[in-house]
Amino acid sequence: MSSSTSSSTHAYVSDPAPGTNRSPARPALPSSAGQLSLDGEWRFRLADSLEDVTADLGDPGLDDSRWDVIEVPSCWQMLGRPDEPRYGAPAYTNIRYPFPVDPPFVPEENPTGEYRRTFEVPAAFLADGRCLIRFEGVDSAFAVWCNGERIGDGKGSRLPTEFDLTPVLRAGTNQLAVRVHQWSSGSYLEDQDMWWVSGIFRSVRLLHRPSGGIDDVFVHADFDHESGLGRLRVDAPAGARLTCQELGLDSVDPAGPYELAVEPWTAETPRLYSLTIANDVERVEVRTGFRTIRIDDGQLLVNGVPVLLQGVNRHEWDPVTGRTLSEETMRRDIELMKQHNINAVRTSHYPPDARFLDLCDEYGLWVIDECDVETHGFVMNGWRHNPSDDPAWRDAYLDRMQRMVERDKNHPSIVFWSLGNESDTGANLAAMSEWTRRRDPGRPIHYEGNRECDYVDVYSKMYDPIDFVERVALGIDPPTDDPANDARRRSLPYLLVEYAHAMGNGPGGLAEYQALFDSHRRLIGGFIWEWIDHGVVLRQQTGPNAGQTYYGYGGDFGEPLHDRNFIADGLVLPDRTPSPALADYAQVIAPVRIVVDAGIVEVRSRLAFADTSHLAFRYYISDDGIDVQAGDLAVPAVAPGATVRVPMPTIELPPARSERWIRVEAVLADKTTWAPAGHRLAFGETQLTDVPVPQRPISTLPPPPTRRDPGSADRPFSIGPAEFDTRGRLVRLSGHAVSLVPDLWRATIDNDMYAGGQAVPTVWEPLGLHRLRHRVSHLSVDGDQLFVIIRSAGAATDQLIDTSLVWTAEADRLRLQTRFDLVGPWAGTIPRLGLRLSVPAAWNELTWFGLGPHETYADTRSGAWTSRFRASVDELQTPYTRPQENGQRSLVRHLELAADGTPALRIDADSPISVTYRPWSTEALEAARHTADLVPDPDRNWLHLDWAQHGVGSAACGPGVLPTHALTTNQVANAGFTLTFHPLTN
Ligand code: IPT
Repeated sequence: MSSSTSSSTHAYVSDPAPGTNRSPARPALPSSAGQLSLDGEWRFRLADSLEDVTADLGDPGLDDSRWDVIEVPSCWQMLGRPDEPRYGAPAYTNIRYPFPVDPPFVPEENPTGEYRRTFEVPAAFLADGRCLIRFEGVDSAFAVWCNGERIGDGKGSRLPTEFDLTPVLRAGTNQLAVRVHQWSSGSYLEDQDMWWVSGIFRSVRLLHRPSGGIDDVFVHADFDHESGLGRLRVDAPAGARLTCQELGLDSVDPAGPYELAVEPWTAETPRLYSLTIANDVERVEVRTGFRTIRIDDGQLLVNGVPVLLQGVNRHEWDPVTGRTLSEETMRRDIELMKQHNINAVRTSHYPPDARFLDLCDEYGLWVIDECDVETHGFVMNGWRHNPSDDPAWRDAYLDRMQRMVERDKNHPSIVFWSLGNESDTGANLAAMSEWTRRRDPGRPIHYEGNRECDYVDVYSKMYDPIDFVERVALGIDPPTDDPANDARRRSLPYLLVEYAHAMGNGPGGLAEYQALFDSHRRLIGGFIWEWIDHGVVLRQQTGPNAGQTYYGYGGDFGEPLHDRNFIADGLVLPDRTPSPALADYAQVIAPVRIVVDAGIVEVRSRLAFADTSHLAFRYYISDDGIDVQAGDLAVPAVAPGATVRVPMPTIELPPARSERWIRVEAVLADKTTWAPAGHRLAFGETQLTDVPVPQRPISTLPPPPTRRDPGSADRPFSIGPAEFDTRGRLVRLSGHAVSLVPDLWRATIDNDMYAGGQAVPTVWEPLGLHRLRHRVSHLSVDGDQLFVIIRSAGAATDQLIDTSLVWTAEADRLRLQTRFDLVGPWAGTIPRLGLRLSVPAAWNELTWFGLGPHETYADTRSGAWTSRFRASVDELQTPYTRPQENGQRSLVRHLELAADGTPALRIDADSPISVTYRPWSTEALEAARHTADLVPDPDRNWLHLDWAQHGVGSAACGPGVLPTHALTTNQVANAGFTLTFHPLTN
């Protein structure tokens, strides 16, 4: 392979070969052998290109005293953020390569970080054996010098690399230098949908390897569900002794195999045993779990039991440190996942920091460990020159798989090896699979790009719509291209390895997917795309919010090519605050389904291995949203998959005069490693009184008259507490300035924007729904009743909407009947239908009786329950990374606005409406690019009272809003609601 660079010293950068002079791949096991952390302060210098590098970087005599000092591990583009970024900026592209597609070459402008430090080698390390330097992750290619000697080079950013330093090390001070290139041939294999950031971003250690030490072990710990026995076999160097105190095992023959009475490992019951493998010179520890994974009869079986994966795709990201994560952050991710009933994680799209897998073993998560291979950008050129089928890249592919499997093979949590992501198909991927099968027959192989399923063990897809998934479940999906593969593929389980794109507000429709997964044995579940919004912390420089931090996305760093906020598509916001979607998902995948009906509480377990003895049950009875009785409910432990029915608690309450509800919650009986006692995992609720709760209110008004008197009042007038202008427009309520207009728009959510030509750009915007103009087309006063019709439309269209408003006074209250009629050739969907009021900003709290506590939309209601909730206007907002419609509360029967606790206005709805309350207008929300662009209006808050709003769906990547959750224009006939305003102050 010829060099792409000006100097042959850098030839390795553009050589597809994975590295030079590296030591064989292996795990770094906790060991009695010595090790020295090389994390911490290093001297650093950033060169813009290969021409600009330090000629004698490895020279111990080089004076680097004026170089910067940085902390390793780190991503250099993230250093100093948000206030003093020091070394370039992150850049975001999803699929496209940010450099010309000319494999294996990369541009001459190749930011190159030069790192130097010294270290003292402990004398014991030199007395015997070897010393390896181990890099856990360097992005993307690097070369290493020690004491002036070039040691070797490597690629494969998210994989460990070891070099043998023994020949060059000396007693006392040693000089280490590392040159890291942002771009290399390896970048072609690392085109994951994420920020391009570089550097020594995971830990570096010097490992003493005593001669005759235990370099590697492979623990095979199976569980035979029929005999109930574990079977243990350990590949270890000859002469090693295997012990497990807990199992009373002490043997000089680790290969066994040993049949042992054990408790199996599962994600629900993560039982680990500590094994020691030792000889005279070294002792290593492996925490193992006994479990057997099999693909059989279209199912994923663990210990003989079918497993349903309820997962998330997790990238490693921190808004301040980038792809360098602390152990605390890893724990936080796992604890949040466990708290929200998630049982599986796909390490999209590369092997994570090794500590993360230790934590998965410990807390209990099923893991798809994915190799660091993605060549997605080749799709832009019809997959021409894709490395996946090119023999020149075979070693690079195989090397990556081998390094992942060797590093991670001892983790009980890993249930699938994944070859990578979005790299089309080809012989190199097939070779990875073949090697892996031989090395580890104990785990099935996953790769979504092998549609023919001739080298994988699971039929894996992304973003398939519900009806396709159902066809697969029923076995009536289209055949493979090659008929020879069809029967095999039909025999495999089907997995949605990505679905429900959590970008911005959404995803909607989770319950419908889960209902399918729950009822068809061939469907083994799915993984939400994705866990976290990869925002980058920035600070607002100017304007009223100057100094406020916010999270940047693609394009915020002057990238010439970028993919905007497609990087912000997680269930948690960049700072790991759960978004409402996480609460929705938690209930959809809850460990128990609780149904209260006809005096019986039914608890159905969705667990596969554990019973429900870790759960306690509590009930709450509420009248009009206020708890009037609560207590414990004795529910016997429910066996996995079983159902138990217990009588409902006896209610000693007077007959209800308003809506009475019962909610039964399943909470943790005791604290666990991931949540405190009392943490809620599931709930079920039922209305006890038979007051109907219609989903779509019907107007009590007749259709507007066809002949109208435009009407006018000579002067402003009042009805009860309300004052109107001469055109019949509400201007004051109890002396407070208030306005009211019909509204059809919502600040565009990501799922509207990318809706495959269905929504905003092609339909809603041309209709001008975001710039309605209004005209009072009728005004009549009849005694103390005012009848107004407002005709609204966007410019240039004759698709109009008539909003009829009938105002009447009832003592000090004001009643408003509404009706909405679409006029003209309307079709398809609209974003929302309702009224928008402006009210004094001093009214800074909302109390509502309806669904809560978090926001809900037509297709994201699973995680919310019926009660009376209170929140400040700030708390009502969901700060999506790219601002967009958010914060709606659904099925609201009444609400109250208050100023610092003093009630101001109560509004009763005759039938449930949707309510949104915010300190800025929809226009301001729409215009904002980041959260720090949003400034509360000085004197106004905005109250949306909606008949309905369109669902949110998942169209940013995947299916749109399901018909049952859509707001279609043909539903609008007779639309309307009746409100009563009770001003509470003067
Ligand atoms: C899919 C990718 O696998 C994932 O990395 C991410 O980019 C996601 O899309 C969108 O956010 S691939 C796509 C072509 C379905």
